[in-house]
Amino acid sequence: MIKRFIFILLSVVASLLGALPCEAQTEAATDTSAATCSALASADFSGIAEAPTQIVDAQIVEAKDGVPRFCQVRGYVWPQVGFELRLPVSDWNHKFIEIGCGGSCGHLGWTFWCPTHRGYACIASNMGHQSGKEQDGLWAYNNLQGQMDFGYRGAHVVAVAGKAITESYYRNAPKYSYFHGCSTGSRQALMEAQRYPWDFDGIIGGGVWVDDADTLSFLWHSRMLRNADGKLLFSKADIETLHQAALDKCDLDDGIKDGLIGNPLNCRFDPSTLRCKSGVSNGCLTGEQIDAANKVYSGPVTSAGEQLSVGGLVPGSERGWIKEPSDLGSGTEPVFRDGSASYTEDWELEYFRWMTLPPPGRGWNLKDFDFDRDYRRFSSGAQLPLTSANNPDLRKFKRAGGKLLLYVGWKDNVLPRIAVDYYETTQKTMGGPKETQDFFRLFTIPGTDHCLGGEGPWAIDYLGYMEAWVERGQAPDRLIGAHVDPTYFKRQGAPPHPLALRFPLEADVPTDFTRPIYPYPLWAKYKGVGDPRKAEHFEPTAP
Ligand SMILES: [Ca+2]
Repeated sequence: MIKRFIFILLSVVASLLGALPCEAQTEAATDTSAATCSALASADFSGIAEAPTQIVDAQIVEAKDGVPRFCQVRGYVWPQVGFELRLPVSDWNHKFIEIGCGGSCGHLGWTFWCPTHRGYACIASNMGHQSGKEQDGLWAYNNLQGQMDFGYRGAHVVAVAGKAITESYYRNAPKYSYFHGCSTGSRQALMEAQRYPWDFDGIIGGGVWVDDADTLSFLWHSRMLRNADGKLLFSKADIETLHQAALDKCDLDDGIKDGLIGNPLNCRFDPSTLRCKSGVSNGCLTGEQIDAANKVYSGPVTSAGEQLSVGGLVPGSERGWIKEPSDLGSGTEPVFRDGSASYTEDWELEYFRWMTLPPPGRGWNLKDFDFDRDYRRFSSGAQLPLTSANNPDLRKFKRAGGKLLLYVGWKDNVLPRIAVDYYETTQKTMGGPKETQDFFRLFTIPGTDHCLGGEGPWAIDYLGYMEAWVERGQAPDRLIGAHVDPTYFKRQGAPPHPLALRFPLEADVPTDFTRPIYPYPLWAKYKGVGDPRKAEHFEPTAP
């Protein structure tokens, strides 16, 4: 998702360009690693099984902004899956990681998420097409190969190619391989576990996008928040009224009144309690508003009442429903207050116009979607097998020794309910909680937006936990999340976004509180004594 990422990516691209000075290359002659690096450009990788590869260029990028000196390899896997591979010149940790992309991908900017500072060889791909913007579907028009590469194949062939090039550079194969992606990257993560169970030892996916059911929900939520004339139904004050009422009902489910709801799925909040009494118009909601709020909580239904999804947004998420484009947020808000198209609306439009099969094209608009009719085509469309990562049969991945960690924020507009549903379906398929938890765990994080950010304990070193699980057999019985003081990002300047954080957190990153996050279905509850800003004073509780 997230057009906002473009801003960050532009900053990152700019810093990368700045990191490619001529002097970097003048050192090459005296540095064997640099010579080895540039030699990759003329090496023949066309024989890699499944992933014939052409390297386009290979050169040293000098250390900058905490990213150590690395050999930057750019190329593509047949026919057009572009990639960038970063190989640390020194202190390689003998591991390989692939970073997933966001939105419709189409560029290599996600390398900025590479944990090169931890010594990883790291690859990111454009998933088979090139695009200048995060939400773009035109590339998909009459391009079935491109749809396959974006849908499932790209992440796999890049893993195969990346490992081969890494082995060639270091003369050693990586000991461990990982994948970490968020949003679309989490869909890639699930695809890998389901379809290519031998690619990675550990797979991490956040802001979980299981299949394109989320596009249907995006469209529903943005439509329900407006009246028939397209006017927003809620002022900022109305949203706050609704949010506070949800908190009044459920904030204490974690034992502490802190604006965070521990398990919103348990929250039986009824907005009709806010109905305005005669003559009162402040601090209450109209019938039309109550109806809209209920529809957002319930998710898409037909006019006959047929439920088209596993549910809608959860109580506590209300502040994320309508935002300003300039808000420091998740990027998955249903609508923007200023009337411009939100990032999710951009996605919906591009998806339906160009990525459905056959694509209706430019003449199609969001208002054309009929929830009584079009969901049938949408729910069984010809494109869905390419992009749906909803197979709960993970037996091959488990047998291969793979570990899977998914994480979702309860405030995410990419529905956490869908991730929960996938987890529970997998649990049934795999034989029960124990048979699932020994290789697959889901973490649901209070007060957290898409991927990261929000009022909750969202700053979590997922990769560190996954390394412990894969390499030392320490399954994550709890994660410790921290809340980073949001003014920190403003002070940092561009890119002023949680995505730019490096893990483990650096010492100068200010945190307000820490909190444990337990594997679903558990959540953290305050013990009643001790400083509630410290994780140690919480314990797991169950529904
Ligand atoms: Ca609370």
